[in-house]
Amino acid sequence: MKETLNKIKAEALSALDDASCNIEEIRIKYLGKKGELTSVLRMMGQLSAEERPVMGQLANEVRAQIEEKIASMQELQKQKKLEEALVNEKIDVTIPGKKRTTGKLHPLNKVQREMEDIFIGMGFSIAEGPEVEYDYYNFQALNIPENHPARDTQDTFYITDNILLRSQTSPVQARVMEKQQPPIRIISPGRVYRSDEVDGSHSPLFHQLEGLVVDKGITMGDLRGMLETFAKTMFGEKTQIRFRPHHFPFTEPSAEVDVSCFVCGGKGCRLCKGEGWIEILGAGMVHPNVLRTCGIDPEVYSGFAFGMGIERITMCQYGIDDMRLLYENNVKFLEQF
Ligand code: 2U9
Repeated sequence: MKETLNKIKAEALSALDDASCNIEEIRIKYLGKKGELTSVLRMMGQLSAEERPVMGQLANEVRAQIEEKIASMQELQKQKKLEEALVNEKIDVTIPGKKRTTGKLHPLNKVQREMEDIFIGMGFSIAEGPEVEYDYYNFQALNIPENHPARDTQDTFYITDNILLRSQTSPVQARVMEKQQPPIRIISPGRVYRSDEVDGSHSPLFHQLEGLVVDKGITMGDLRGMLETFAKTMFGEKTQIRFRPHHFPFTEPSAEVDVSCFVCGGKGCRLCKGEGWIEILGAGMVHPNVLRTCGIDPEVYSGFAFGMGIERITMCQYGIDDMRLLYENNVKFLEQF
């Protein structure tokens, strides 16, 4: 039995000498319920009364030595695992952090919202309509007869003979008038399409904001006052406006409207090309034919309308000299706003 115990001790300690050994497997093999040392202890009963305490003591010493070796190997492996983790999972706190970029509104959307806020502040509501429109609402209802140059297929994107991509947001106002009797006070911002070649001041897709007010007793004076308030809020309190006679089929009388240059105050500079004035919109009194076609009696009601390009206002506001910059989605350009 003594030899068996010494053999168990030698084998167990040698197995535990391997730094990468499976300690639990070894413990079960030698010290477990069915382990080798336990089996030997079970045979103690067969020993003589003199041998039993001697073998008992030896067996206990063997168990203690194996347990001690197991404990020290467990500690060693734990330490090794910790060291490996410290190497493999090390964090370099000197590496610069990842920059989180937050998106922001495109300058066109920013300016559109600014403009909307100004008109909402003056009691206007926002009206929307389809971008794919009937020829009727885009032209006929707006007093643009069949032979008018604006209807040229070179200028407008036709889908069928009577369906097209709207070339202005005016059809939205025509649709509102058709459904609703005055008082009407709406703006219609949105995308419009024209068959134009791309250059620094043209694009086949651009944005407009148009407005319409129809009620009893509306005059050109109301139009002027309202546009002056808009111009002063948008470009600064010192801004002046001026009307120049013009012609639009849907308004009569009509005018092109300039604002005094908000960079030089009217003296003349690069932005206003020495003029002191910058053209920003067109406007006029709604043509009686348009009111009549849309179901409103021009003998009872009158109205004014205006329209402006949001790109133009944005370019003026930020001193952008090429419209293409607004569509290229170059982040270096866009992050300036
Ligand atoms: C209805 C009746 C009249 C809208 C108007 C203009 C003048 C105008 C241009 C500005 C620059 C278009 O974007 S642009 O090229 N627009 O000059 N627009 S009056 O008149 C209307 C609209 C709807 C029912």
